[in-house]
Amino acid sequence: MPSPAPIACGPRALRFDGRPLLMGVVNVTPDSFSDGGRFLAPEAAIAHGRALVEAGADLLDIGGESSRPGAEPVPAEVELARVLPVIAGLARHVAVPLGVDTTKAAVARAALAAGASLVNDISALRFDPALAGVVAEAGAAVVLMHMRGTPRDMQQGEIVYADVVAEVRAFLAEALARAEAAGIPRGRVLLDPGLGFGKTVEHNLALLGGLPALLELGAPLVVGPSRKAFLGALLGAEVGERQWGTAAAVAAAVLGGAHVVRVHEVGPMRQVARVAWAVREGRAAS
Ligand code: PMM
Repeated sequence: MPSPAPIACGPRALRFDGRPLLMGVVNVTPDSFSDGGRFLAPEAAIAHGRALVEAGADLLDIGGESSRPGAEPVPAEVELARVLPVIAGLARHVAVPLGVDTTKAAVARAALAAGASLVNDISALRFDPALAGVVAEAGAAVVLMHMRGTPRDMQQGEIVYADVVAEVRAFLAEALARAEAAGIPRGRVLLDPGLGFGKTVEHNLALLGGLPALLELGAPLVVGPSRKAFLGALLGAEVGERQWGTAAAVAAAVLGGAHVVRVHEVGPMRQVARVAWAVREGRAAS
């Protein structure tokens, strides 16, 4: 499978023909499942983002709305007040591309003006019809992620897929087409199977093992296993005790072909990702 072409992204191009990229998570929320409340003050979030870059993050993902199961949406003004000072502050201090984790056009527009160059949309352009236009107009990169339903209801009721890998692949192919129809070229889109977003433990495992089928779509793949509940269920471990489970899942993602891993602990996961990549490729990363 040939590597996807680089994506122009703010100060740097994201390249996918070498070692996997580390996307460091900066959650500016009171209620994210693993780090809610820790980085709500802008200074704390900026310091955290800078530390992640020093630890080797290739890009940052800054979010102001929790997407944990059952989470209620927050108004755009609240999300903006959380993320804008952090994006503006980080844009002054770090040279890596900054992404904004949002489903809202108003938040994306302001974040892109403040220095972000990538929009990480967990709804894959489904929640806000104006978002695709904002991304297209700004020439930004975008991550389109699979989710069943919304964060409020994604883990409710019986979660059924006839073939989770095939269904997620079809969903992502449709999302790619939606983006293209809205004027976002394919060459600016990354795809993500959305681990934990409307999936049972077995579905998450099938997706982690099924990444090669998603690679066939031709876009770079982002995978975000960090500290997620399926690891807790496998290990009987609380959120703060899932770092080794996360490491194993990061290794599995990279062996399966992931181009970007979205993680909270960049330093240790950088080691894991580099070794897994070296095993996959049979050579050291340059
Ligand atoms: N997971 C979370 C939030 N945003 N975005 C992408 N693209 N992929 C993910 O897996 C993902 C995401 C939830 O984790 P967090 O609350 O720790 O940020």
